[in-house]
Amino acid sequence: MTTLERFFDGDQSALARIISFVENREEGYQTVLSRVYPKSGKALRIGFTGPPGAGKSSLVNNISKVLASEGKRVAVIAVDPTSPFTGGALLGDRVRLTDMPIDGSIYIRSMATRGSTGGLAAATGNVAAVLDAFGYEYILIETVGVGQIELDIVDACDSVVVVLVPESGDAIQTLKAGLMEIADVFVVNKADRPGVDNIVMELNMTLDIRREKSDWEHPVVATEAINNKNTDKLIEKVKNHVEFSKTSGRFESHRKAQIRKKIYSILAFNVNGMIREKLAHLTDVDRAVSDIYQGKSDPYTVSQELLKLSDIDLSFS
Ligand SMILES: Nc1nc2c(ncn2[C@@H]2O[C@H](COP(=O)(O)OP(=O)(O)OP(=O)(O)O)[C@@H](O)[C@H]2O)c(=O)[nH]1
Ligand SMILES: [Mg+2]
Repeated sequence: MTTLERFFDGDQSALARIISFVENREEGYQTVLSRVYPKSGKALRIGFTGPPGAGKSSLVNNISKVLASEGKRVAVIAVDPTSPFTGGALLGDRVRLTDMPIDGSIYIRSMATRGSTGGLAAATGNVAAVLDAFGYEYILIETVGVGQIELDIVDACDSVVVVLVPESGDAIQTLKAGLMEIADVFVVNKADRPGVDNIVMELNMTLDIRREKSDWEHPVVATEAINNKNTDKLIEKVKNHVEFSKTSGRFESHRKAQIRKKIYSILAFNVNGMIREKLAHLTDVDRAVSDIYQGKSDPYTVSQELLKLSDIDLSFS
């Protein structure tokens, strides 16, 4: 049996192998994905984002256990941006998802950026599709809300939970607009700390404007992940959002928009690769660079010329 056949047969080790294969973009990974994708689409993807240390992992941990106890098959993808700016600060007392008791029903995978964010959103989407095709019913994706790549990752989810803490209160007005806009459910975690009521009130006030423009009443849930408090309430709100989304048609339109983005990103990635490969063999590039440097040509004219010279075939044989 091939690895792919074993994968479709439900073999866990084949799943791990396929995920690494796809994540590392090993030779032939696009063919594997084209076999996997048609079997995906049934799982719900729930994104969790928010500032470092807000309690995302703790919440995801609690939620997965509840869903697993309901008999659901749950997979967690933890996207870890090892940014030089945040890398050090993040390592303190954070909860590691791998500490979760494994009973076979919860699958945990972490995706590290290893210093470069290139292609991380695409790789995360592909790994989610693999888990989905394997039969996981819930895919919980955790990522720190620090940059555009992380926003892209959660935006590809069916529902997005933004996790804040009482200390985020003063920062609400300045919170990255993108983060606020993609959220469907808001959580104020660490509700055991002072200032919860204030931030919940402030959030509700900020959200009123958005709620007026939408049929969805963005909820704000106060949780204490450390004491497993209000986990059920949060799950209920997320499930409500999925329900709302499905009945309003937003679920389908959002998924279709994601598919459209995916097509464009595959095309851009492949065309980009092809151009680099072709140009690497053209000595004309060095000459062109000198010409532009000396003011004899310009990058736009050169690009047109190189495109003609490189004889790029866009048919993806
Ligand atoms: N007081 C209090 N602490 C909490 C609560 N939830 C989580 N913590 C603690 O906050 C710290 C960070 O929690 P994590 O779950 O790792 O937070 P995170 O958002 O996943 O962190 P990063 O992935 O590093 O961004 C840990 O020490 C948790 O035990 C809570 O409800 N109250
Ligand atoms: Mg975490």
